[in-house]
Amino acid sequence: MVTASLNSISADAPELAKGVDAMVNHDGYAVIRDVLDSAACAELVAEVDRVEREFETPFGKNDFEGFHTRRIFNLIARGPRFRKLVINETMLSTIEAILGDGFLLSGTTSMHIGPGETDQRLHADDGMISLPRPHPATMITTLWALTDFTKDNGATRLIPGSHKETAIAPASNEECPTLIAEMPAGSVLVLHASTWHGGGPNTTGDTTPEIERYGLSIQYVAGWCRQQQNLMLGTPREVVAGYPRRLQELIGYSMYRNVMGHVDRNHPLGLLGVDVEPNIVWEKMGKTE
Ligand SMILES: O=C(O)CCC(=O)C(=O)O
Repeated sequence: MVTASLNSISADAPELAKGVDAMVNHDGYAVIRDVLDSAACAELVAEVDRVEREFETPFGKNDFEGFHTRRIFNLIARGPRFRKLVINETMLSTIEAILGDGFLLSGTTSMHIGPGETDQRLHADDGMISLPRPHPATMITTLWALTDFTKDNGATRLIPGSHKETAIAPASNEECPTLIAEMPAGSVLVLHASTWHGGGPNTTGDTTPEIERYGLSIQYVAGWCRQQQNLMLGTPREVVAGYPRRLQELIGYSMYRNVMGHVDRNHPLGLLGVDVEPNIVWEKMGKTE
């Protein structure tokens, strides 16, 4: 375990986006405090419980997903409270400072770690990307603490600076000392997706009362990358038509650099009944009629 203190910054700090961008580039992570208040966290925990009950969400079936961890994928399809988080303005400006404009939502997942869980294999969330490491961030993982993240209940562990390593992952969890991202409910851990990290063990219940760790992962990618979860297919078009415009764009009903994402030369928002000119880049690349 590393004893260094965590990089952390308050959500209302001046120049938040610039500060987080600097920390993420330098150390591979930053914690933003007080993004959500306690009432919002309690409502979201109740929502996670509701969805888990409704869908009878099982524990993971492998060590990586966790035999004592329940995951709900495609959260945006599960309720407006989850959708609101994805378009949180504070977080979007922060992500834009790191990934640039035109970034997309990559996925939304609840990670609910129960007592008895063991530590997850340390990994990089962008491990499937074939760019040689290190490389600038193409993906950002935000981990939202809905309950306090503590060393005993499964707080995320990470290796500061590991986004600069050439290897995709350490040979074993024991190879390098980790920093435990202990943070109060309402905080968000922002990770460069090349940073080695993993969910921690939940040892509560051994000698203390059992405590569940409720966390949400909301991931974003640069506008030219493939999203991890297939959000365009994950929700029927007529349902997405009722979502806020910013969320529609983040899901993929948008064009990057006026060309990537077009549908038959038209803007994809047209499929949701919105009339938008594609302003296709080719118009600016040569003579027009
Ligand atoms: O639950 C956590 O703290 C992290 C989980 C994670 O990194 C993953 O499942 O990819």
